[in-house]
Amino acid sequence: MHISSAIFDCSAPDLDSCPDESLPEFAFIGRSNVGKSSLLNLLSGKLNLARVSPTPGFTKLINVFTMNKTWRLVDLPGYGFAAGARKAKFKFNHAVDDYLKNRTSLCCVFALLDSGLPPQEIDVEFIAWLARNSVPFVLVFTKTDKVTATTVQANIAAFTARISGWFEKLPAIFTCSALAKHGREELLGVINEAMAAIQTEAGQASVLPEGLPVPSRQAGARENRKRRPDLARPW
Ligand SMILES: Nc1nc2c(ncn2[C@@H]2O[C@H](COP(=O)(O)OP(=O)(O)O)[C@@H](O)[C@H]2O)c(=O)[nH]1
Ligand SMILES: [Mg+2]
Repeated sequence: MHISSAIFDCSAPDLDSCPDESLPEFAFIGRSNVGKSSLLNLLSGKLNLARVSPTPGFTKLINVFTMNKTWRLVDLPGYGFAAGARKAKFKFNHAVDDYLKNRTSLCCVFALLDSGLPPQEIDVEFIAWLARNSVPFVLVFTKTDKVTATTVQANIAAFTARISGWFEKLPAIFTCSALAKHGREELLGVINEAMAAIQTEAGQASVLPEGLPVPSRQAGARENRKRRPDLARPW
């Protein structure tokens, strides 16, 4: 897929401040520092579209970008450990919880995991949460340039072994390296396929008898979400 335009839209502190739901969205989430912003830049083809930070935990806002004027990429705040939890438990802010559960234009979440690490409990917990909440997602193992291909494969196998029991069919798995510029076409392919499916669905919906609901998450754009044009980029 060719990206002809990639535009920063806004940084939203909560779901109500996000742009309207007229465009399909693809959101990146993962622990702080896993490489969300770097991957977003790789996909967009713009090096400095999303801010890359060597210090974990920088992004607290939902950063929205419009691509090719037809779909959006969303850089979500990273999750961290819940303070005081007895076992590893992820925690993200209310805005992320609300976004993932209620954003009707959300087509697919790219759940990012560090390919250099064995399964981390916090990530396993988070994938369980996505599954429980029926959020559509794919797994993306990042930073493959940092370790050997054998280690990447071993870590992927160990992770999928942890989660495979929860799914009839395992979610799709991708690898990427923002540094080596690897994985871009494959991930854009996911978006391309989703966009094609939406177009097909929209075509079918137009021949449905009036009043029949369109069975898709992104079809029911909510009336009450208004874009706030006064949200300035905080960097
Ligand atoms: N070696 C390597 N480093 C990466 C890669 N992607 C991100 N990083 C580094 O990891 C750190 C965190 O990246 P960032 O994209 O800000 O992560 P985020 O917190 O998940 O948005 C930065 O220092 C990046 O330069 C990658 O593919 N390979
Ligand atoms: Mg970031």
